[in-house]
Order: sequence, then C-alpha cells, then structure tokens
Amino acid sequence: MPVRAFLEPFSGKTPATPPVWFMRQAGRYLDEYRALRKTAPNFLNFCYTPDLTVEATLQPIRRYGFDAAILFSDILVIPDALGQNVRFEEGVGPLLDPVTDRAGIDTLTPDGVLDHLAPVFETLTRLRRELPDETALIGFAGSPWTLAFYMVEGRGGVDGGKLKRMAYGAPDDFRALMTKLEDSLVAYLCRQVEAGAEVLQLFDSWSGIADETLFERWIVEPTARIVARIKDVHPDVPIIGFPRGAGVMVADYAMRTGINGMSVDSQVPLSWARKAIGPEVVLQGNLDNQLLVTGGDEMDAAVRRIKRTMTGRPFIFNLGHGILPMTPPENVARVLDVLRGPDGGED
Ligand code: 1CP
Repeated sequence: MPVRAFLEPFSGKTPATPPVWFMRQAGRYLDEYRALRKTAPNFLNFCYTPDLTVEATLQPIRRYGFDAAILFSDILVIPDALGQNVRFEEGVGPLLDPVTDRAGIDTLTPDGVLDHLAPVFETLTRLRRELPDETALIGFAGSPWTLAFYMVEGRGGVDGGKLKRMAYGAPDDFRALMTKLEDSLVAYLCRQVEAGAEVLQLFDSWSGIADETLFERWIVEPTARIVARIKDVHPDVPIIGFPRGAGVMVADYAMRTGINGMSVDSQVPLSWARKAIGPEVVLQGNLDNQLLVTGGDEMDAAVRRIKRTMTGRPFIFNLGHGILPMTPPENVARVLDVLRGPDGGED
C-alpha cells in the first residue's frame, strides 16, 4: 500500500506540515455539490446512491487536494437501517419518529443493518479505486450516545432532556437501546474497513450535554468497547474520536477509550490539550468554522498559530466543527495555502 501522508501521525511522525482535511468538506458551500444534490429526490436517497456519494466525496478532493477524503453519508443511516422512520426536511434538518419506550426499542432490528447499508460499502470500494494514491479514505459513524440523542429526541437543536431522562430514569431500557447501537456500530465499522476505509472517525456531536456520570457510563465505556471490538478484527486501523463540547472531560476520553486520535473542538485550547494528552493520541482540530466564513488576516493568523502550537507533536489540521454552508470556497483554499506555505508571517 502506498504511504499516505495522512497516516503518518498515527505512527508517531510529526511532519513540518501536518496532514489536513475538514469535517463537512463536502456539502452545500460548494456549487457542484448543490447541483448534484438536486438530482436526488431526498437526502437519504442521495446517501444510498453510490454514483452520487462517490462524486460528492471526490468534489472537495479535486478542488483542494485534502490529504484525506471522508465517505459521503450521514450518521443517521444507522437509525434508518434499524427500522426507525428518518427523514430530512429542507431547512429543518433531520426528523425521526422518536423512540420513547421499551416497545419502541424492541421494534428496532439490527439483523438487516449491513444489508440495508450495502450502498455505503459499495461507495467505499469505488472510492478507494478512484481516489489519488496519496489520499487516505476515512469511514465514520455516530457514537451510540449521539445516535440515541436523535433517536429519542426525534430531532437536533433541543436540549437532550428526553434522552437524559431515559438514561437516568429507565436505565434498563436505555441499556437495551445502547446495546443494539453498539453491536450495529461494530459490525458497520468493521465492514467499512473491509470495503476500503483506512481510518475511522466516531462522531460524538452531543457529548457536551452529559455530566460526569453519563459521560463515563454512556460515552467513555461504550466507546472503549467499540474500539476494542473493532481492533480485535482490524488491529491496525486508526480510530479517531470526536467528543464535541465535552470540555476537560476530553482528557479522560483520550486516555481511557483506546482511540488513536481525538478531534478537538474550538473551545478546547490546543495548548492545553497538548499538555493534558500524551503524544500516543494524535490530536486533530481545531480552527473555528466561523473564521472560515470571515477569512482574512484573522483566519490566516489562527492557522499559523495552530500550526506553531502543534509543531513536534502528532497532529492533523482540521476545523473545530464542520464547514458551514455560507463559507466562501476561496477561504478553504486560502487555509491550505497558509498551512502548506512557508512558515513565518505576522499574526
Ligand atoms: O441536503 C443536504 O445537503 C443536507 C446537509 C447534510 C450533509 C451535507 C446533512 C444533514 N448531512 C450531510 C453529510 C454528512 N453528515 C457527512 C459527510 C460529509 C462530509 O463530512 O464531508 C458527515 C460526516 C455527517 C455527520 C453528521 N450528520 C453529524 C456529525 C458531525 C456534526 O456535524 O456534528 C451529525 C450530527 C449529523 C446529523 C445531521 N445531518 C444533517 C444535518 C443538518 C445534521 C445536523 C442536525 C442537527 O443536529 O442540527
């Protein structure tokens, strides 16, 4: 297998220019994505059409030459594959028929998950053939906690009260839900590796609502089990975790889950993370996605500062959260120029 720059930090290397990719590097800020998106009747249908997902994944690679491509899909294909009703409403986001009780949990069926998600595996296999040799391919899934958030709440943009009340108040039911998710995710992620994914990322976008106890029981422990079970089958695949919004608890997450990399949001200072977390865990992040909207000197300075802060430590340059739809595409190109250009300059 050719050496891909993206993978180097996972063997302890610290290249002068860190590898780079951006969360949501495919998507609505690109004209060519919006044109492609119009050809599918709805977003889930788009996600299950390999001709479209392969093309959407490749678009930002052609434009910018990121060091890694991320599978174009969504974390909510798992609840869909389990039999929950999932739809994406234009301008609203995802809407699910919420799972509220044991009867709802019992109707979820893990048996058909891999068959349902066959188009995802086809996408990965085709991508590995079509991507440039130097570009790594990232597969992903949502964590059990974050998937349970959408499954119980029925949507994003809420405070997670229903989810937490189920976790605290009906722990046996909640465990049944989390076990179904955990088992499905292990099978799904292992199959992604077999189909061509070289790195995996687990998105825990809603870890920030958990207190210390919930964080330990429903984020750290399940993530540690998922990582161990994947490594039993695929010992060498690097796994990146993203406990978004978890503040100082990210140190615990990094050290106790067995992950190989951790994505850091913009609220966690990299200078702190560098001290708190050993170099055996690659750090990834954490440019504010709003700086990518405004651009200019402030953005350039932040890019240089991040690069300097992480010099000599295994690191992958990324954002603190996904690219926003109003981002001017030229600002993305500018970040890569500043990052890959000669060092120095004012900030
Ligand atoms: O019509 C459209 O274009 C819909 C917009 C969109 C896109 C482009 C959605 C709906 N999902 C995606 C793709 C997607 N989602 C990718 C692949 C693209 C890439 O990264 O280049 C990935 C990795 C995701 C992951 C995802 N989906 C997360 C985790 C990361 C994060 O943002 O925190 C989450 C929480 C989702 C749910 C979701 N899907 C879509 C939206 C708008 C949301 C968020 C809803 C909310 O809670 O507000």
